[in-house]
Amino acid sequence: MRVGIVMGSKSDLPVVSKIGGVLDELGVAWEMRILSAHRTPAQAEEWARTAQERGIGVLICCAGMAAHLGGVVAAHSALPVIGVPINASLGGMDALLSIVQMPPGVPVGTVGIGSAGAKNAAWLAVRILALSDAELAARLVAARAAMTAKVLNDDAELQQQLG
Ligand code: RP5
Repeated sequence: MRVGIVMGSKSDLPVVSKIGGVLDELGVAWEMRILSAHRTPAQAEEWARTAQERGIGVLICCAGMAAHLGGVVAAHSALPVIGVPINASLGGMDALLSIVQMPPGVPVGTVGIGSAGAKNAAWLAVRILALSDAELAARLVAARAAMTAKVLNDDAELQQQLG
């Protein structure tokens, strides 16, 4: 299954592109669109409504300011939706609160602001897809082991420098 990624504006792309990088590393296919809850509401709705039939398993929605994109997508699809707040104003706090405070029954699982959040949206999507994909689950285990090895190696180098 693929991951569907959408952002509210081309200005979000430098942050949103981090998602594709992580998914590529884990061998997960994805599609990416620029669609706005406010400027292209009909197209955003259509994209959300038809996502599942395109073989998408998780949706990642990235937006800044009064960030309604994740909520609109979650209103039109029953797939899991992850929201990424973009720092377009007010340090991204406006987007974070817009995305995270959804009414009960229409969740948008919200990650942190900006690039770290974008990367974690990809990691979270992989964890969800890995529940029903044994090969992906094995790649996830290997990636996590590599993370652990890197920190331990960094520490070993530091200890050597410190004598
Ligand atoms: C949001 O408004 C977008 O997601 C973007 O973060 C922000 C500003 O959009 P632009 O004015 O840069 O197009 O909808």
